Amino acid sequence: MKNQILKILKEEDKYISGEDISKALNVSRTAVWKHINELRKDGYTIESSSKKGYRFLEAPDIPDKREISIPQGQMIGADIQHFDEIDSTNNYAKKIANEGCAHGTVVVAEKQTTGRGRIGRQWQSDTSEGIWFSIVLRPEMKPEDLQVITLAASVAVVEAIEETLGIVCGIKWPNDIIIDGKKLGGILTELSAEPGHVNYVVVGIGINANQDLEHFDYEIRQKAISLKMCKGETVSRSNLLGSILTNFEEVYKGVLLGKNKEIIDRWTKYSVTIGKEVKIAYRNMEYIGTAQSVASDGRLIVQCKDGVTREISAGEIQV
Ligand code: BT5
Repeated sequence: MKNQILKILKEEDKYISGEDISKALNVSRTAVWKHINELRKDGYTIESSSKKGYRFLEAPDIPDKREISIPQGQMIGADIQHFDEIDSTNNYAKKIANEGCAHGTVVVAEKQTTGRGRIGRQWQSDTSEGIWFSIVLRPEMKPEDLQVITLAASVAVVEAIEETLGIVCGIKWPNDIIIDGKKLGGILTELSAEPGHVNYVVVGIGINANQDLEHFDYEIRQKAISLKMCKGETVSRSNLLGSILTNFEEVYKGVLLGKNKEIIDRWTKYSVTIGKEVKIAYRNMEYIGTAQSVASDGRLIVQCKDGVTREISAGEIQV
């Protein structure tokens, strides 16, 4: 009911009387008043006048389904589940994926108590200054073809940041979103699969939006950056998330249609890895070489100094 009232107020865009709202929704005027107060507690600014009624003024920047706008009929984000606090959006996304949630379901949290990076690393996300979310996918693909989904997700993120904020980021293979050599965001892709069959994929994305430098933990302060630090002003998390989800719908469709080359070309445009000398820690070995390109399955092709060309599917690189 509260969200229906919000919809009416937003659509009206001028004063509407409590009586008109109560008639439209078939509830008492006291109920309307109570729900308006709840919306105010949620952070909405709603003006009231005893003669004219209520008028919507401003929404809070909370990336939930009320404030994220995506095109009608879009699958990615058709269901958005927003939490004030959660252990990790990836954990919750995997739980609901196991329980059968729809393809495209998005889990967003204001704060994560145990946000995760890859291979057991921590992801600092105990503040609502970031965008922390996970997307559940049910691709009809073979497990070995999935790597391109992570690349597609990074394309969706960097293109959305450029479109909405005019900031051009770099991508460090496979999943780091970089500005000025510092880490703005990362992607953690997890999956449940059997031989030859994927049950689901969870793409977890973390983006530092509105932190000031001193809000980062001491250990990452030298290597982390936020959009606010680049732009010099607070950015709208809901706008950006809407744009990422919309872009992701488009690139993901490309993945399903096998347009890997097009996606990798778009990825390469932002890459800070290709053409550079890289050091790779891979399967307890360390290689030095030049990153040449990304293969159509998402693996990094490196011409190593020992004369061997290697295709790296996972690992850590230093540029
Ligand atoms: C990543 O791991 O970059 C993947 C991060 C994915 C986070 C999202 S948030 C929503 C979803 N739910 C989760 O629980 N996770 C996903 P990796 O490449 O392993 O990088 C981790 C490293 O980045 C850490 O060891 C730190 O050095 C650094 N780091 C941690 N928090 C950071 C932050 N907020 N900003 C920049 N760097 C950070």
